[in-house]
Amino acid sequence: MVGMEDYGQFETAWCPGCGNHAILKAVKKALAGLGLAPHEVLLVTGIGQAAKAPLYMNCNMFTGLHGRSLPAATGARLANPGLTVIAESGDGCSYGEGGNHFLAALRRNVNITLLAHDNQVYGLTKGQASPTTMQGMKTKAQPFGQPSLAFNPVAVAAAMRAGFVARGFSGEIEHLAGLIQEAVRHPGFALVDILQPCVSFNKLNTFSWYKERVYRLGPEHDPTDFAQAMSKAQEFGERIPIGVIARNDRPPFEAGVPGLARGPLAARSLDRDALRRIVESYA
Ligand SMILES: Cc1ncc(C[n+]2csc(CCOP(=O)(O)OP(=O)(O)O)c2C)c(N)n1
Ligand code: SF4
Repeated sequence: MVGMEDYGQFETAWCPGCGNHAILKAVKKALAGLGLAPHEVLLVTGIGQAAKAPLYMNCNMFTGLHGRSLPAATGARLANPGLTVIAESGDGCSYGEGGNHFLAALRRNVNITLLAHDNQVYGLTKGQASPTTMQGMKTKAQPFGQPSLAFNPVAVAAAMRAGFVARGFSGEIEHLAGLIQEAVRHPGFALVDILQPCVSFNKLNTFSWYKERVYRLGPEHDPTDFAQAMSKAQEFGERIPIGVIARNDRPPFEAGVPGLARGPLAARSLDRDALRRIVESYA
């Protein structure tokens, strides 16, 4: 029987009141609830405040370059499908520096989950605008207001008919843990974009700002209906829906790679002579 305590309890370097604390709790709750032991889980991360989350968990982890968690997670999952692979990082890391990897992951549909802690700023580097910063928001680096239109990851993922697209809120831990469980169970690429206050640098999208707006999607929302999914994905203002926004049945990338049908790469023996011959053939 796996419990949250198996994932450990560590002192963090986050500000008191930061949404990351609740997300960390929800991730532990979700994994323990799925009965996954720490050695069965790999968390792959980039750089930033959110990217520290796996450092505070007792399981396998890999820290990549800024924005590069998804390629590393993809490689790990293809080499060892026995692992539950979760990429976990901030909105800047996932949609800014890692933006092209995000698009590639949506297209490929490898069986991994992306948990994007979306605080709408660059927290670690002291509050510059990120791709999801709302247009007009003032920051120390954008004193006249962020001039660009905000990137909407949920709408982009829904438009690309991603397998599983959800939005969560760090203020609703139980609900968020349920979404993470559904995302991990989904047999393909799954996105959970998680709204998270940054109490130090985002003075607009505060905890109470979210509380006034966030509402749970009810059973009337059909995530398999493209038009409904796109409509809910674009709702971000006076009201912000949380829950499963879009869902599509698409075969995972793994199903289309004949080499993987012969079993996990990690379990195959390496023929060093054959490898040497291949390398030498390029000399
Ligand atoms: C290629 C590269 N560009 C920029 C940086 C500087 N940098 C480090 S963390 C960070 C912002 C992280 O923001 P986000 O991913 O939103 O995470 P948060 O800290 O808000 O959780 C930046 C710009 C870097 N380390 N590497
Ligand atoms: S700066 Fe923001 S994101 Fe970073 S720990 Fe503090 S509240 Fe959290």
